[in-house]
Amino acid sequence: MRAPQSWRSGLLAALALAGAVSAQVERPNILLIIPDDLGYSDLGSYGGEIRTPHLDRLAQEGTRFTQFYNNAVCVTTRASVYTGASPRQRAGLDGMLRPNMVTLGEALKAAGYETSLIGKWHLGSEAPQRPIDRGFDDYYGVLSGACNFFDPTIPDPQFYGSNGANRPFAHNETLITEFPEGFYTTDAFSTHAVERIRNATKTGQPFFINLCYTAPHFPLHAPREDIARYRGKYRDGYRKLRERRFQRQIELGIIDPAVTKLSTADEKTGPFRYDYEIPRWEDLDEETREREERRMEVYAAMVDRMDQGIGRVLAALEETGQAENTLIIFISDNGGCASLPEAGKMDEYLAFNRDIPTGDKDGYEFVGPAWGWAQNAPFRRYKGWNYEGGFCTPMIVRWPGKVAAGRITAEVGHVVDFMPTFLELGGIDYQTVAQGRDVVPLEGRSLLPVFAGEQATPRTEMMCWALMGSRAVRDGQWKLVWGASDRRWELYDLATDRSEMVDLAGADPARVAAMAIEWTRWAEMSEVADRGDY
Ligand SMILES: [Ca+2]
Repeated sequence: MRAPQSWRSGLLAALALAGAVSAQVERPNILLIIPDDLGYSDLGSYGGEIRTPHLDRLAQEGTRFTQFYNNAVCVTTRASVYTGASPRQRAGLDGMLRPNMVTLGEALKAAGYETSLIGKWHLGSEAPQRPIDRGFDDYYGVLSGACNFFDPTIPDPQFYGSNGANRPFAHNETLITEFPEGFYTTDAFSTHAVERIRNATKTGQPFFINLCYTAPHFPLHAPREDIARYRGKYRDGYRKLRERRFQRQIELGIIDPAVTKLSTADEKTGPFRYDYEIPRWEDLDEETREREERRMEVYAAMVDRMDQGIGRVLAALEETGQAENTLIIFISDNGGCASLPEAGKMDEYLAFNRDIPTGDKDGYEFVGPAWGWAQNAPFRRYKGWNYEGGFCTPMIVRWPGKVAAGRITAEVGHVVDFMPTFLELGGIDYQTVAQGRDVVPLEGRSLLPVFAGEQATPRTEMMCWALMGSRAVRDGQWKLVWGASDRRWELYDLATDRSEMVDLAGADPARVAAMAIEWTRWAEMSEVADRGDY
């Protein structure tokens, strides 16, 4: 039983500790940047052709991870980023932040940080689920999953399946319902981050800024001057794009061709909503190819514009003298996205967009399965799947003098690792921050040894995932995958077959059984078993 005084004594201990650590530990600022639906190979430093000089600079001055995992879609990834635990899936999408969980905002606030969250949240738009309810001093952005980039008051089109939803956009307690001419979400988020950096520098507190762009998530919206830069760049189609990115990944050292082949196209094998057939580029008619090209051009422009904004944020860190003392981390929340309108809505979708140039404010388009797949080169599948293309993300870490420059590491990481990493940086422990609450256990491990170029702390348990009928387990070099269409376990040796082309399940049934038992145990704990769709 928890008596009131144990809560109070926990709080006092937290305050005392926060006071104590400030004298002993120099806590760095933390800037965690999360774009939305960015693929594994989109950035220049991961093989992409999109112009990303500022992120490429972070990669040159920092360390890149080649095996860092998220949870394959927006909501489940964000739940794990903020809690350091597996997403609890029983209570629906808005019920993943529980009272028995500590958020990153709460933890870093207890460590004396000024905490800001900018951009997409997607974990609840009403109290007590908003960022300002869960430890963030300042929030500015879209509380739900996506909005019109030029005017967030424009509702979703009916074909999208959200019944013409309006997306709540807020600054702290205040909903914002008017946006000036020339507004563009990506720019507004970058500008707000710059303001928060300047503000925190005045107060003298260390800051935690979580900058969550909605780019390059649909709808495809970008300023015309950025789109123009990509005109004609995708004329030879998505398969050629994958080949070019794969070659560049080999040159960069992101991919070892002895271990990782360029995967072949997956075939549609069942009714799962996100299972698509990828047609050959040559088989498309001219009009379809044109439309496909335009979509990828806008997608590239959205990434480009985000990189320009990150350039402004980096400049603000330098102007305020904070660049050296700021740990910057960049990850994506899931793989490139294959979404299309639901079955039966395709004609409505095409009619809606027919006379609107792709990328304009009045349109609402998706980049589509073929480009979504290419964005994840060299891997299989895309957002929503547990093959590597669905949930392996670029991960860049820069911390001058603390994290090696120009290094590429194959150490395995996961978004649940951020909580223990940041707790260690803040010099506080989880139970202290919990203030006597009976909180869920943390599942990750601190990444600081890997950042320092030392041996990673071993994981005590296998890594497990589940989502919309997909499953996966990773145990060292071994990975089990269960596709939502095929509905059977496949086994891959990632040490020799990173792109999951040779299924070894038939050759090693004992390993499959042992790993599957771990998955079942984990599925009970994370409430996946309660959903009924696994
Ligand atoms: Ca996403």
